[in-house]
Amino acid sequence: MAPVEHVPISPPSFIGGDLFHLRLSSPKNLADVKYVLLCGTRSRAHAIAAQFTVNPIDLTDGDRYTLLCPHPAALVASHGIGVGSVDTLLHEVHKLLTSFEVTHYTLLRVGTCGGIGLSPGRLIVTRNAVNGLFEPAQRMCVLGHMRKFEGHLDATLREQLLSTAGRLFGNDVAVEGDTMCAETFYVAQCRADGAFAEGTDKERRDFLQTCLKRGVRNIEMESLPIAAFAKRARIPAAVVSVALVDRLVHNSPTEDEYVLRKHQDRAVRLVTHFVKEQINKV
Ligand code: R2B
Ligand code: URA
Repeated sequence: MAPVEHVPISPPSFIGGDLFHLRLSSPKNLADVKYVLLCGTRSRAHAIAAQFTVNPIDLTDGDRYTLLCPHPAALVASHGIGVGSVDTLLHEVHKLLTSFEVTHYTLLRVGTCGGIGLSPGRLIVTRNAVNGLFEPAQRMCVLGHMRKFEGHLDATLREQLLSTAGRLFGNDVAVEGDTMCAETFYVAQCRADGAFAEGTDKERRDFLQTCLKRGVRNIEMESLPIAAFAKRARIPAAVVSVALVDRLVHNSPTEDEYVLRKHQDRAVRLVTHFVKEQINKV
């Protein structure tokens, strides 16, 4: 694949200005970006970028978020943990791209999650992202009111990702299902192994069974703001997560670091393979 050309341009107010958290340190022309791949951590962002090129351009100072440009058509960003963190990143990446007149791009999250009735290593491609009340909407207190922002994930993208997963890994690795986007890792995900917990063991087990009955196959922490942002921005989005633990069996992951990394590589492989295929079609 051709190396990315480093074209010096000057996006006027963006360095240390409007993009307060992205903190762009290296200007680059982003007019050809078509895919934005999101993941939680800096190291995963680098692992994703490495699937495109050996030497991706790092656009930020990397203190809060990593933003890499490994191909003229692809950006890779790390979003940290949770709703507030990913929401802030989405606003700033969108502002950055629209400054290059890129208003239509595809958002793809490559993440980890707790599976529900799914063993570690299984992939879940999200149908609907739902909140802890099973609503397909992000609740937010705005101007003294509780607002609901509905989410939308693209059905065609989901089908394409499921079919790519079938080709890469066989038919028993990836499933489609609803994803619960929890506000916290411990209490909101019914864990008993935080510093504090809510409810009894039975109540927590029963809630996870209710999730399963209602079509929720996994729990993570960013799918809903991504779906809600995609709907507002009118862009297609998909969320792919790899299960690190089956929440019907354990609270937190029990496998060793090496095995967990292997699971995450599978989600990275699926999404980067898909994006590279789409880019090469053009
Ligand atoms: C999955 O993993 C992180 C928490 O460990 C969080 O970002 C998420 O959605
Ligand atoms: N990330 C989550 O948010 N939950 C899990 O159980 C695992 C990873």
